[in-house]
Amino acid sequence: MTKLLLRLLAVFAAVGLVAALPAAEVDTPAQTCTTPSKRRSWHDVSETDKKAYLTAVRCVMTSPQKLNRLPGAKTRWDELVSLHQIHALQIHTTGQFLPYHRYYIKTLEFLLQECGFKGDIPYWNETRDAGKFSKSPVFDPVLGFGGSGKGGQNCVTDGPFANLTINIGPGFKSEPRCLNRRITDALSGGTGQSYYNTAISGAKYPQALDAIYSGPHLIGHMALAMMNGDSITSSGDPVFFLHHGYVDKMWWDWQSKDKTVRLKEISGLNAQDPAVGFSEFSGGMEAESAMWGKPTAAILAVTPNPQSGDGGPTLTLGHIMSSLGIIPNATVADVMDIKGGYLCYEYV
Ligand SMILES: [Cu+2]
Repeated sequence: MTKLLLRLLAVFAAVGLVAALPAAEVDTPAQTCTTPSKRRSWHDVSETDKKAYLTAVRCVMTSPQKLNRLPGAKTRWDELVSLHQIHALQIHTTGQFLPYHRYYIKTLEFLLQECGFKGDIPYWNETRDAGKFSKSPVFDPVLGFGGSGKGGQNCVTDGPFANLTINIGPGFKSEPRCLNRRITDALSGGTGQSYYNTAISGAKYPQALDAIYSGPHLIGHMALAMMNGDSITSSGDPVFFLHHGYVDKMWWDWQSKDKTVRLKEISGLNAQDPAVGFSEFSGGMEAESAMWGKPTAAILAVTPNPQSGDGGPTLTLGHIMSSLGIIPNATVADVMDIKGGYLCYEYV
């Protein structure tokens, strides 16, 4: 049943390996984490802190782009979305899914700080709203992200992000469209406690990865249909980052069950298998590209080599992850421990 529904979800795929870029520099991370920042579920964030976060996100969305190299990006937020678009075929249905999205949230954090944000990044504990997403405080029109979109395009018309334009997407295109989402409460039941328990019960990394990816991660995307449920550019909706905070928490909760092993356990591919593409869609990359197009020449020109730091198609702890200049590159090893020094936060 899940697979069929997932197909309704929408998005893409494409072929294409990528332009080889020289191995990038990785900064040397700090080695200690003495005062981790606290990632709270939106339910538990104070009114003042909610306002500060929403104001900072809006600031990133309305600030001009800076890198002058990401195709179609007009705003700083577009650059963040572009990063996801450029990496889409490397970071979904691959071993990189969990580490890259952990790094991606850190990239958001940097952009918020650029806008003066000094607080902690929130996440969304979706088990608390399973089956009733639309009633979640996440979608409050004043102290949240606005609700389900309106009209044929599902444009968000209330809250701090009403009537904003995203210039990246759909798929591999860059065609300005409204920030949009469509909440379906019936689908959100799949983020409940029992689904969470299943998601973090994998024996080894491949099972955990698949259980998290195909379970609450995809269910949440289906229930929210952010940016038309576009797998390539759904991060245009800022709710994406609360959802992926929850995804990150699930990985961490799984890791925490056996840190000795799991803080070093990584495997899988560093780019999609063309025959498979996104696991939630059938037909492999070529068939999926009928939905979402293929990476354009301009996108390929800035796409990092997916084997950077690995020396082959298998993901390793040495794999180098890039934000294309927003923050310094990092290795997968850097992000394995959320209190390892390079990262310093905890879920409370
Ligand atoms: Cu993603």
